[in-house]
Amino acid sequence: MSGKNCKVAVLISGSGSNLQALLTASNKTEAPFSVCKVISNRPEAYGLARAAEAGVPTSVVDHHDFSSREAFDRALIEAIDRQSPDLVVLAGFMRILTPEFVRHYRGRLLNIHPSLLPKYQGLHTHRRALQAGDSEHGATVHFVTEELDGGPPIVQATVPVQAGDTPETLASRVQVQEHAIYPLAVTWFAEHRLHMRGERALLDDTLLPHSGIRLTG
Ligand code: NHR
Ligand code: GAR
Repeated sequence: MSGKNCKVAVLISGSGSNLQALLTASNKTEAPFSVCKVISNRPEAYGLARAAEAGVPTSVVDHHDFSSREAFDRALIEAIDRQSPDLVVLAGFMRILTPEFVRHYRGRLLNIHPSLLPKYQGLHTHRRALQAGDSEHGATVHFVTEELDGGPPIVQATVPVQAGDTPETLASRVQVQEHAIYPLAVTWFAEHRLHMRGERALLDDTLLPHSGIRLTG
């Protein structure tokens, strides 16, 4: 497929280095997707400046302005759907989403999680991998379902844990891989090669393994 037919909305909370990887990938001539909107729940998120620099419209939907998760998620849906995106991508987005939100975008909502799922769902993944003495760690792109970090994996990248690693050194090694696998998964989706059927991910009509496709970083 040619042309940037697939419109992607990106949700962030912080630095937005994964957003930057997607913006950079989308600017290649052959990229099948474009970033149509960036939304942050935090007004100070540096990723908002990256979006502005790239000429992409931004919104802030600050969770502090809402009295419930349901009300916050409804405002988020309104902000997203104004652009009618084909795909919604969580890129370091730090708020757990309600079942209503997840159902609204079912099959077109992706997250990147900094662990080799199903290991280390939730937060502080790098510290937990080090504490467990793991020899490898990594990141996973998955479809988002109602189960936190429990939706079907699409692609994983592994990195070695090195002697003397801290959560910070390990996180930066993992992030290099995140910046490769997230644009890859979004490209597959934009090319209509990637789908969620039931609780499984399919690539080119083939069921993916339960850990997704594994790449060694
Ligand atoms: N929502 C659903 N329903 N399902 C998923 O798989 C989700 C999700 C929302 C975010 C990203 C996730 C990650 O990759 C994600 C996946 C935030 C928390 C969390 O505990 C956990 C997992 C993820 C993101 N957030 C706290 C909360 O109370 C707030 C933490 C903070 O603000 O710093 O929402 O790891
Ligand atoms: C990324 O490493 C991402 O995997 C992780 O936060 C970082 C965001 O960095 N996501 C989570 O921990 C979700 N709970 P970025 O803002 O520079 O893309």
